[in-house]
Amino acid sequence: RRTHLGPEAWVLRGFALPHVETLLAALAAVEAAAPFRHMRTPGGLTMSAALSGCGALGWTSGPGGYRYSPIDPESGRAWPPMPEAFDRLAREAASAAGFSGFAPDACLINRYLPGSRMSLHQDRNERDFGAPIVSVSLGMSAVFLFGGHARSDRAARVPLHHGDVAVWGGADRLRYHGILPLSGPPHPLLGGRRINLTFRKAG
Ligand code: MD3
Ligand code: FE
Repeated sequence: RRTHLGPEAWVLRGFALPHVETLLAALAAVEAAAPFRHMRTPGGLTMSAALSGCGALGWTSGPGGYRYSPIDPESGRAWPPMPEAFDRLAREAASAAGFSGFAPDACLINRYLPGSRMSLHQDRNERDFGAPIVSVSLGMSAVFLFGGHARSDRAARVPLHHGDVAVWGGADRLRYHGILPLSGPPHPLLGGRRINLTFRKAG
């Protein structure tokens, strides 16, 4: 089932379900090489969702601001490579939503524990806003906030469940969005956490 969030924003319900086992095995390898850590905002606040990543570029945050870097500042080494299974799913989901030719060079991985949230923001550190973003939800369900082009625009609340894939680009690429504090029952397979993979063309 494909549900419309905006003119060029979609939720593909359960799209990742056939691939969960493969994705989790690949995630374990990425996590071993780039353990989850809590980044700090340029203003000095600690983010409540923990972050890892893979691919040629990874997202970093610090006193210098937000940016993509080929080096994981925590290890001083390159980010782990994008697992084949990640890349394939991201491309298939982009195509299914009408964005052909998507070639992600970065996958940001957010880990939410009960209470973790992400306040309203825009994703604008990528070089080319012409490419879509693909997001894969795993584990506990969350409430996604889908806002407008101004922070004060009223935001719709959209539940995202295990296996859902969201794809957005074009006119919806720069919408404000966020995640309400995580709550609810633990997931049978992943336990008391939610993992979100976001695939981007960053460079
Ligand atoms: C944005 N992550 O990493 S992705 C992020 O679930 C981030 O971890 C959130 O925002 C997370 O930058 C949300 C889901 C999503 C879905 C549809 C969107 C973000 C969207 C449509 C328009 C803009
Ligand atoms: Fe975002």
